[in-house]
Amino acid sequence: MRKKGSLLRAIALLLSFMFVFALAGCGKTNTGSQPTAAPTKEPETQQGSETKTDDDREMVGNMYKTGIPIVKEPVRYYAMGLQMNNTRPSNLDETELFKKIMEETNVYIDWDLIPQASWTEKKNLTVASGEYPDFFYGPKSLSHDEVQKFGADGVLIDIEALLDEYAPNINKIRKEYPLYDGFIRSMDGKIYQLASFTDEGFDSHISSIINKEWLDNLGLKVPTNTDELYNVLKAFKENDPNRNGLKDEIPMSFLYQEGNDLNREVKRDFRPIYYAFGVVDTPFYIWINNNDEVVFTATTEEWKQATAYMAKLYAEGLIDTEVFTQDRTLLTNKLRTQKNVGVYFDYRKDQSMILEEDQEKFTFMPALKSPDGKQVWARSQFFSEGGFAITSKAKNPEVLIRFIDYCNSEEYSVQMAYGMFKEAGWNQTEALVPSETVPGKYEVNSGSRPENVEPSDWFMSAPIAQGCTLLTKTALDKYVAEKASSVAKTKACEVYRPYLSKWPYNYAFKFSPEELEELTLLQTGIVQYVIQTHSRWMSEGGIEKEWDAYVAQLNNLGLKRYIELYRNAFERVEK
Ligand SMILES: [Ca+2]
Repeated sequence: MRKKGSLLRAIALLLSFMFVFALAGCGKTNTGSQPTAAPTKEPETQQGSETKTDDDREMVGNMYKTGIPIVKEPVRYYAMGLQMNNTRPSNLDETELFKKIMEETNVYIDWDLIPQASWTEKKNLTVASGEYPDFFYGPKSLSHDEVQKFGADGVLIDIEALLDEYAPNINKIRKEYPLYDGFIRSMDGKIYQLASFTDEGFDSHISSIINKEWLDNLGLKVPTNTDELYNVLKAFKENDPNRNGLKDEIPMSFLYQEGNDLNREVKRDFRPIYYAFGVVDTPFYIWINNNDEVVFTATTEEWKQATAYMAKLYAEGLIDTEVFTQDRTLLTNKLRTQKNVGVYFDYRKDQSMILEEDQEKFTFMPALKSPDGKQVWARSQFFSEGGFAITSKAKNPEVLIRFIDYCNSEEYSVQMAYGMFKEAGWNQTEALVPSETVPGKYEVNSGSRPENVEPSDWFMSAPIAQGCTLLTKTALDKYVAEKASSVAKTKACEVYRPYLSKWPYNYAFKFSPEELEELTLLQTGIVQYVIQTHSRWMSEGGIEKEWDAYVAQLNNLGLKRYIELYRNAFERVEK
């Protein structure tokens, strides 16, 4: 694969050399190892002047303001990005889609995708040396923090004005997704990068799943509030819902906490119980409520009530005693082999933790109400850090903006994400072929790979998962048939959609390096203290008696400043 990649690259370089030489008739060509962004032919004096051309399109220098090709004389840029894994192309020239787009636009890119293991080092060295590329490309290539740093250092340029002027497709998407601009905007108010996303319509964070067969055996209904849930769990424990004559049921099980790296997502499966009391629990206990207020969840009255409720369930044996120690494998084993769990929670929303054959025995539990009647559910956002960031090296950055905008038309964004449109039976590359079940739409041809070809050697027709792709639900629904597995997810999301909180639980706060340093220290102390106290209250009780001392201790740990840092970060971007 690697060898083949180099060969293809060599051929591509040779061809591009000949191409540039023949077309532009210009002595200055690039060798590929140190590509420059310089358009092959562009007198300085022409820059910025607007002219009409033979085909009546308006031009700025060498660039047409609309339509394709984007430029009159071919131009060449150099891009660096992260190769997601070794089954993905390291040179996007190997994808047929990019070859096509480059030919259509006259904008040629030397792609340099670096394996994950050396990406961070390579990126830092490149930036430090000053020999950085014309643009960084692909999901996770740059983090928010890096973007801010590189923006402040003048490595990246602010692209907002260029987007406004030259990116009709992307601007339509920015309007359709009001949270997008906030996600990509840096704390200094500028936009240095685009973020990639795929909107499959999965907008809620997690689902609660209940054993419907057990409910039916006991003549019970799916609970709608926290009191009903308590009664159902009690019945699961005592009334032998699996009808084997043994008291072997675990009414509710979950992972108390998965992941403890505070820089990453910390999962606490039982969050839906907190939603029922009107509070969205988040990894760092910071939630933006529907009044646009940044609140610390773990000192709210709602959080206190929810925790007392959890302690009650635990004390009465309604929660698995292994929740604090079990891992996902053990929990999955209980669901698949022992089949003795009544209620559990899943992030994938498709009930995939249970066996296929058991799926119909379970159903989604709706957003529960608490005695105060509050109902809320965590909204999730699907934007991912890093996608497309232009550096100060790039000449005529507007050409690159038009290029990335062209890649994100509805028709191309779908192909960027799943593969190129191909005819039925296509088995040469991973691609989209006409759906047999939904006429007029496409589906991925994953079943058509020839038997003698390894998945890693089956080339992709498009940059799938490695591209800066902004795939909207509108575009997806227009071209791609829904897979059976996503139907269950869609159903789960429909259950929770009416109750989604205004802001995503995983809102991307942006901090300066100084703020980040201060925050990390505060966060470690505060989050660990909350988790420690919470787990003790849940298993041993004592919340009423200890509450005031707990709040006082959090204040000692710098809670006020902790909230202030988040509040400032939110207001700086959103207000
Ligand atoms: Ca039983």
